[in-house]
Amino acid sequence: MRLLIYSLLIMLWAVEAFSQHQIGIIPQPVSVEVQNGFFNIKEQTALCYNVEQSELEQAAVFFAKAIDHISGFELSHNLDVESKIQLVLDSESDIHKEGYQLTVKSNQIEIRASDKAGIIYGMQSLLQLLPPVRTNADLVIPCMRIDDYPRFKWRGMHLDVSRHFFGPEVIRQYIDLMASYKMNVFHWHLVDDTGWRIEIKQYPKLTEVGAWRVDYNHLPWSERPQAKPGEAPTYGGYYTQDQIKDIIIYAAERNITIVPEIEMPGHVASAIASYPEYSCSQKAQLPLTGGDYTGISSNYCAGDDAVFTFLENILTEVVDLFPSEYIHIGGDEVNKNSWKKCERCQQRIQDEDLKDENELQSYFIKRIEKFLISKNRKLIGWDEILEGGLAPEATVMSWRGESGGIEAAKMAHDVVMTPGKPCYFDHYQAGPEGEPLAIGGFNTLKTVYDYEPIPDELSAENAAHVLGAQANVWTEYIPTVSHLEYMVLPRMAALAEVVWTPAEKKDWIGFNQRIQKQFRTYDQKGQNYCTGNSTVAI
Ligand code: TNX
Repeated sequence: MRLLIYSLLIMLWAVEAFSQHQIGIIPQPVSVEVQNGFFNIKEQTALCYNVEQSELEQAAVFFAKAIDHISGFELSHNLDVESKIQLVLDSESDIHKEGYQLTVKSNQIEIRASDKAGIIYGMQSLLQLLPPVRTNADLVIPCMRIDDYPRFKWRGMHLDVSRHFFGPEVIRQYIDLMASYKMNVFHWHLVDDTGWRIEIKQYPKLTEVGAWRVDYNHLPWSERPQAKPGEAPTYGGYYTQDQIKDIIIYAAERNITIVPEIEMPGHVASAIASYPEYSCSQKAQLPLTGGDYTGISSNYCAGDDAVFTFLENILTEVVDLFPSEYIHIGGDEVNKNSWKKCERCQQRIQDEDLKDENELQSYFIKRIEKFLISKNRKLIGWDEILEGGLAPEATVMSWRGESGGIEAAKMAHDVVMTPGKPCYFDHYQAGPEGEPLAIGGFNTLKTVYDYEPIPDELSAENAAHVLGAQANVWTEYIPTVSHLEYMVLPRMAALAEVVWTPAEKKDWIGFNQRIQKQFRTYDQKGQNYCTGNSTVAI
């Protein structure tokens, strides 16, 4: 008898495991129950929703386009047909924020959610059950019931477009990838020493000058010489405000918020090249070509009030463009030597009764935070903003390990975890043998998968300040789209499971099975990816 029960249990487990594998959604949903039967999406299938709920219109158009793309037919809106895909947005329901219920029966699919995000994610799950590209195959989906919602509210991917520039089309593709894995924050690193990438109407030189550098791209990053006066800057690019507006809409249609990063007070040689008057030395220079330089100004002068006016004017345009609650102000790796040697900075230290350059940096960030708060926005910055005292309401992005994040969370500040290990996707993942040259470091798919954003030492109360996690993609060593794809695929899929799936549902072996389907999807879409780093033989 006991044997019979055990065998039955094993059989049930096998059926469940098999069906999950077949369904193979990434990130793994909270609950999936596969049932008998199938729904077939046909030319006559109707897409139904309450047209008075205008927010559904956008989601419906998105889904209809996706189906058209893979099947070549337009879903009807004819309510009289038998076969229906029904979208139900019910703000009264107790479905979790961004969550959804997907019910597939033989004559109807229903996606039910309490907000638009949930409807979009129900669609994304459904799309993962269908072929990724145009096909003549039947669009057949097994009957099932999925209940699903995210673990974290910040599910981020960052992209550095300064070290190498990627045009609007690539940004859209990146957003599409993120959306397919239910990531919801795109951290757009628009400013760095090597290029200013956002049009600012009041300061046209930021893009006329700051977006272009002398092209030494054929040399390894660290070996690029400093540009000599007279050499023509020919490598670069930037986004116009109109292009940015379109990208923001495109992202919002996929429930992705774009958090722009306007670096300060360091990493701004491109801005100084455009307006030398805002550095301590006030000397003319060009944007950096790459590499590591001494003798080049890459900080704003913290002693000059005109710098704050300049930055507030820039941030006003940024805030007008981006609806994001957060504005990222960088704050990392400030070389404080220029401040040490600068009379105006030293004067500021005296006038404001500051102890040292760390406190001067803190003064800088606090002043900018005050401005952002006056614009109804929140400041987020790299963990160096803790130095010299954290701005009163700042959110900290912890990149030098987790300690900055832990310190901030203990002070009841919000935190996004993005420790170099394992969240830096500019590091190697499988090699380094056989992999394209990378900055160094080694973050395998498994280390990404195993990442737990809530450190053990945080109390439940402090842990609630961890908004989520993010991967950063610095592009010093990543010049092309195909290389970019290689660095993020499939690690983005692993991170998606870290930030979406309940910790107890994570399953490395199951993930390795499910990722095989993603590999086929990448192949069919012609995307580059790394296969060498899964450790489980299938
Ligand atoms: C550190 S992470 C930086 C970036 C580099 C990156 C390379 C951070 C806030 N600053 O400027 O691109 O390392 O991995």
